[in-house]
Amino acid sequence: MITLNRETTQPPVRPFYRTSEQQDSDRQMIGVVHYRSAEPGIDITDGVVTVTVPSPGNNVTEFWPAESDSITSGANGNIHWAHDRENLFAAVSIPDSRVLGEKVRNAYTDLLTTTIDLGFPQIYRVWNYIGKINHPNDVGLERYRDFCMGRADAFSDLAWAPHALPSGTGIGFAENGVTVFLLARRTRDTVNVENPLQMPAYEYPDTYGPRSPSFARATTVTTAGVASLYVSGTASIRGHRTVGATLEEQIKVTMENIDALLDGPDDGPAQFDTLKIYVRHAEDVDAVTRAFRDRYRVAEHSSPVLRADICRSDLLLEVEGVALRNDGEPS
Ligand code: 3EB
Repeated sequence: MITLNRETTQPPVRPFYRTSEQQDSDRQMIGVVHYRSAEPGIDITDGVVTVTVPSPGNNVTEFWPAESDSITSGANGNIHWAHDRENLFAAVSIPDSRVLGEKVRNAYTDLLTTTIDLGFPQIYRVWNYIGKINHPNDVGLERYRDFCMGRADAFSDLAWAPHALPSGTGIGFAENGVTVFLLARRTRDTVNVENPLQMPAYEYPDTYGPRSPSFARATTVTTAGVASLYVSGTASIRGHRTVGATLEEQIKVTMENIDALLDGPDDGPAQFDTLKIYVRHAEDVDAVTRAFRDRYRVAEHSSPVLRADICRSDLLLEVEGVALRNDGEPS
């Protein structure tokens, strides 16, 4: 009798959320992110990379549980990382600067090369939190556009193909500095997805800044018959233009964009496991929260809401998440 030794790959990591730092889980983490009123910072606590995104008015903690019990962590210069053999969480905090581009380029290059050198070449999700994102820098360029230049330069320096850019979020918070963290896999089993309703962000015209934003609309990782869809920050943009003058219109267009990404070829739409909601104005928080929780049937504890600035000053909200779909293949 022949026993086939099936290679099993660990699934990608999925987050859970708490409103305090209390971690009521026995599972080991590779990353923990606090969004709250505090100084920005990254350290390694009990082998877990712990990131603080300065975010006055919010108090949410995001946990990224490991998918195995074997965690390794460390720091290479300013890059802090932890992995479970298959999934790596890595983070960098960039001190504030009057012009961001060159600092971002260097930190991003360190983050990407450290990730690859550690043996995790398949970056599948990146978050970028930028202080005072819609403010001008010292030479009058909006800080988001300044940030986009440095990030694009770092990917170009490594000859990164545009279609290989990972899914991402670019969001602003009140405090200064830039915090970036990512998830990467050892196995190259991810597929990037673009949105038929939107121009790829990396092809946006230069009316939105000297270098286009470097991210895919979503990235899918499929293991054991389950596809995990990492949906990027999604907002009320059609083609490359912001649409919707009212909150209701922006909610509707954002949902249509998300639905186009969740739509599956034959197994029905993917379902959100978690949904993360960013809202620019405090007075819009309730309406946006209700609309998205109702529409996508996510519970309160799986759908944190953060008051935040969005990368385009005309955008009122942005939504990201992790959605799951049975891929129809026997596992
Ligand atoms: C957009 O679609 C809205 O710069 O990393 C969404 C997700 C947005 C990620 C980023 C920006 C980013 O262009 C903004």
